[in-house]
Amino acid sequence: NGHPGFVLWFTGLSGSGKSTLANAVDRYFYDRGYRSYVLDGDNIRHGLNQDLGFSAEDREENIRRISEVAHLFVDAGTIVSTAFISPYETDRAKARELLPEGRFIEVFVECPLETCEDRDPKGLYKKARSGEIPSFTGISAPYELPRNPEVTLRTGERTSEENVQDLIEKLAPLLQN
Ligand code: GGZ
Repeated sequence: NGHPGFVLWFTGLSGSGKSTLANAVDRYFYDRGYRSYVLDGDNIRHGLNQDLGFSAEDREENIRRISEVAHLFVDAGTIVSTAFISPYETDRAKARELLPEGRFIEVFVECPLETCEDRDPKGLYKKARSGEIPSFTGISAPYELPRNPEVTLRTGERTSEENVQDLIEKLAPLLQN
């Protein structure tokens, strides 16, 4: 029916630019008449997952629920862009397994920790360094690098417009039907 459903699973450190890119690509799809939606901390961690924190167990459950919601969106024929750190390889792999072959696009938003820390838009890295925030990804909690992401976008080196363009080009086969 001209409306493909697939997941763009953005993964990367806090401050790497996941939400910015997810929202930019969502805008691109919206402008062209595709059904598209963004799942991020604002609409998930403040609602469905407000009972979850940042322990390893809670992050796993966070990603599990998000994976199920993303699956529902894809069933409904929507392009869904998820913007969560999703630091564990196994959790990302489980999310992938829920989707039909080729409908889960892992997008690694690659940005050096130092650059994320320099940006520190919410002052969280500063608090993590001082110990005010414990178990902070990249500082005192792990981030497992994606081994085989479908797409890698380097936000330290390229503009958001360039990255969106690169991503869209890679998605061309999925947007044909
Ligand atoms: C990492 C944290 C933490 C800790 C609060 N570790 O830059 P932000 O603020 O807006 O994005 C981060 C967000 C991470 O939530 P996710 O649901 O994406 O994480 S995960 O996939 O690991 O479940 C950051 C803020 O929440 N934040 N405490 N300790 N990020």
